[in-house]
Amino acid sequence: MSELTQERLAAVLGTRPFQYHASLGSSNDIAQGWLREGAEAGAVVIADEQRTGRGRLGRTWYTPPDEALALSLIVRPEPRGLSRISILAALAVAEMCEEIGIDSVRIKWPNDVQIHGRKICGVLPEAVWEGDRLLGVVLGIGVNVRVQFHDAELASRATNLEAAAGRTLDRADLIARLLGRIDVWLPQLMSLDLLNAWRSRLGMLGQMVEVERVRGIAESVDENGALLMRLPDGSLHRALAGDLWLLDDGH
Ligand code: BT5
Repeated sequence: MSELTQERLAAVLGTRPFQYHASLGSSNDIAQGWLREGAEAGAVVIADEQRTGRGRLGRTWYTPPDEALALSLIVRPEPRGLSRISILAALAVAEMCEEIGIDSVRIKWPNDVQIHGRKICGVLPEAVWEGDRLLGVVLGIGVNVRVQFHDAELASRATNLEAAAGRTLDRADLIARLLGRIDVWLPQLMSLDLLNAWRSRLGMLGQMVEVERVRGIAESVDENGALLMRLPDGSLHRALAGDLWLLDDGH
């Protein structure tokens, strides 16, 4: 499958500066270097394969050749918008899926995108500082387009877009759609509209969850995207970040 080529990307990305790598370690690392060298907001690093793709907290992200989207977009938000960047990314991926007719997509707080409870996308925003000055953010997004999982454990928790869509998808077209949705939301980063669009796609509100060893009902989210959990003693707990586990999903 060779639908992701320099020429194809140049055609769909128009004037946007981009780097395309058939294979690299992590697109976030390349984008960080580019950002420090002064790359403009909107510039994007795209990889076909990542050899050492990164998840959060030192975890790995699997990006085999020909099967995925792996990109890192350079954004320059004001510092108070930092906590909204990953919300924006998850929302944009969900909307990209909806645009191509996949309507069963939900966001698992804070920023995994899932189809029927299985992960199709991960988001890794990394702020780049020079002293106390925010140079910008590298927004890493990985999407499983037709990724085949050979690891049984991963296979049970992940899926891909083509399986959900039931047809072959064009990765260059998906990138253009995804960046298009991000471009729509970036100027509205601090808006209530962004928060509401994200909130309306969250998959686990009203359910019993566990975040960082705290268990409670996922009641709501606040304006920073923090999860508000109702604890058994009736108090409200605010989770800012962390991994969420669903406790009453019937499994
Ligand atoms: C994430 O981490 O979900 C963030 C992933 C960000 C990847 C993008 S790709 C472009 C850019 N360049 C990079 O190097 N990274 C970014 P986390 O929530 O920690 O999830 C990682 C966990 O998801 C792993 O420990 C696995 O269990 C699982 N996983 C790994 N690869 C996966 C895949 N392709 N699909 C679904 N789950 C996966």
